[in-house]
Amino acid sequence: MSSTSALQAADPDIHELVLKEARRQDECIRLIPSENYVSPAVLEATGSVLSNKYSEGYPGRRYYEGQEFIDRIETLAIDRAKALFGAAHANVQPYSGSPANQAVYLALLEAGDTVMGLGLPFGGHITHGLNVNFSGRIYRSVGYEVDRDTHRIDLDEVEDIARRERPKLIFCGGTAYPRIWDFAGFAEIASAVGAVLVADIAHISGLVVAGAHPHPFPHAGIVTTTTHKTLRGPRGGMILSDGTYAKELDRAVFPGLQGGPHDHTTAAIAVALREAATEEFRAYAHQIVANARALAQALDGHGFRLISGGTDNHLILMDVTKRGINGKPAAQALNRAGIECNYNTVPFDPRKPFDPSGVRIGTPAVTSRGMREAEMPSIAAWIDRVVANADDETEIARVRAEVTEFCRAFPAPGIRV
Ligand code: DSN
Repeated sequence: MSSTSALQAADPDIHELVLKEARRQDECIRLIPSENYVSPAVLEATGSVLSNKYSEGYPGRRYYEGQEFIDRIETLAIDRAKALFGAAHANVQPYSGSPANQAVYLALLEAGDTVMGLGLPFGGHITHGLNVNFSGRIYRSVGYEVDRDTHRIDLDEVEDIARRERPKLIFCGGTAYPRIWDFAGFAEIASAVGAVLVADIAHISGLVVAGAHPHPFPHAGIVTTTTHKTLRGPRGGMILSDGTYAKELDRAVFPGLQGGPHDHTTAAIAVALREAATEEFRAYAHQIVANARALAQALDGHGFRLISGGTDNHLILMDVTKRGINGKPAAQALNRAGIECNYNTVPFDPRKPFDPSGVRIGTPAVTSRGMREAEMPSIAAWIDRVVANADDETEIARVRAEVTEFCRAFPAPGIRV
């Protein structure tokens, strides 16, 4: 009996919903830039018997018996992570990106210490100091912004703030910044004020290992990432470092924050890291960027206002208000048409985060399906049609039918419908 039929027998409700989600992912153009399709091998490791095991501690130093294979799996994941990222130290246990960042705070700071990060409204992440997040509640958080005209980070402004506020830790990296991160520039500033530089490369880690985005090492001492975005692994997180704070970081993850690592995830991370070390993955990551550029160009041709004027990476942020619609209804109409994205604030957004001006899209998932530059004008044209006809359900249904047909030519990895 296959595991799917076992699920069907034991829980037809969940089985049916999983099937429906698989079909949705298959028939949809998925443009949320933090999402992807993992390989069948990553899926298999994620759904394995490793889910049955507890392994508090680290390889060779566990609090439970029966670790002979788990130790080898975690050691493989660590060694592959170190090799792929050129890191002296890797911790593959964080449950995701936020816990990875939490561990960095716990390892390096005391409550009340000052941290600096890109403000969430400008493309940062909630764990980089947002006032309602632990990072803004426990620590003294000082945000930097992007330039009002160029929408790019102004390192002179970052330096001014850093010299004035003297942070102990500076985060670079974010969730809605479509441009290259100048890790070397940040490192100079961090060094001038005696701060530790942390590069949160969650969105771009797949691009970084493939050379499609500059590398944070040796500029940042600590690098955090999720494993499921451009890296195409399972839902998880990693901390990579130059080794200076290896002990503190490991202790912060366990026992500081977490109990047993998710061994099935660790195995799937190891698989994804092996996949990411291939020439095929390198080409894939460069194709993500080429696709994003082509999509941005086509959207620009339809008159969309792109934040910063375009993209250097996998994501595009656009202000749709000039098209007479707000971000949320635009994203909802696109979803009804089978084009999945998320509404997002844009820099200096006069609107609230739950009903902002922008829409955020990206190309990791469509690139995993084998779409290339030639397909991007069609996607842009459908986005344009939906945004122009967001109240016209007949037109939206027409687009949805075209999208479903289009998707059939690009099989989604890991999905059998
Ligand atoms: N939720 C992620 C994203 O969509 O960018 C960030 O953690």
